[in-house]
Amino acid sequence: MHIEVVTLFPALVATASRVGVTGRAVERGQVTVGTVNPRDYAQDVHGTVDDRPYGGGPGMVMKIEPCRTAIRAAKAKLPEGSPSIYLAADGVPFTQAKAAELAKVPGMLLLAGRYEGVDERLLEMEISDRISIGDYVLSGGELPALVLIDAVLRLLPGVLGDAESAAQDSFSAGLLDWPHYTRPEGFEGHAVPPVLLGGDHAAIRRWRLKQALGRTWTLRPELLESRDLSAEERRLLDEYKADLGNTQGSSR
Ligand code: 9WO
Repeated sequence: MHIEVVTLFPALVATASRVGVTGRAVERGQVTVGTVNPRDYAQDVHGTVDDRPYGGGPGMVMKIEPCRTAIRAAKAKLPEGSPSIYLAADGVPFTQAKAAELAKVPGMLLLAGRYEGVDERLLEMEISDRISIGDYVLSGGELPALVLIDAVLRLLPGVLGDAESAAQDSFSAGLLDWPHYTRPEGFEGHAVPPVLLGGDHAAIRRWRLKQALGRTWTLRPELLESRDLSAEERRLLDEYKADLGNTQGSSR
């Protein structure tokens, strides 16, 4: 997969792309991450890439021309049909399902805006998707772009270096994670759940699924509405609710 990020801060993207999951994937040749800086395509000696908004008001807007030339340069390095994505708070919410969809594409362009945003006409002409990683406004689209890259690369075969990790992700896809523990077994009176120490992998799997279902039901019940629970999952969730009732009953 080849990714091109159009950004005024290429160093931010390049540095982050050299560490962690992304860094390993790049080292292994499973992905390449390039950057294109609109400032390199500015039409004046000052490298101007922004201007005052029509209609007045605070802030500045990124100009069409340098961004479009940068986008065209980036697209020239990408396979035909690569999506061109603008990261913005008012985009379509980014989900694990969207990450899985993007993990199948041969390449993608990510446009990271700055200032108050980008001239709308550029987005209409050059952008196929607008994606948000959450309902908050940052200083720019670079960190959201890095979030998207990380979530997508984790799903590429072999990137995690542990097929089972990806399988577990898919196993609990659509659910919140189960709790994790490591040594020491006991810490200030807090013990590790015994099932995790016994080596019964079937029991461990059931426990983890039950915890994931229970946590999802407690914290993000709407995620369960779109999930067709299996008989086993329904039973485990009922068990979780019963356990909770018993615990709350005993603490009253
Ligand atoms: C800047 C600004 C300055 C003065 C007055 C109003 C203003 N609004 C903004 C603004 O919203 N800037 C954005 C910064 C423009 C697009 C790129 N930036 C951005 C992307 N912030 N947050 C995101 C983002 C992207 C994806 N998911 C969540 C947030």
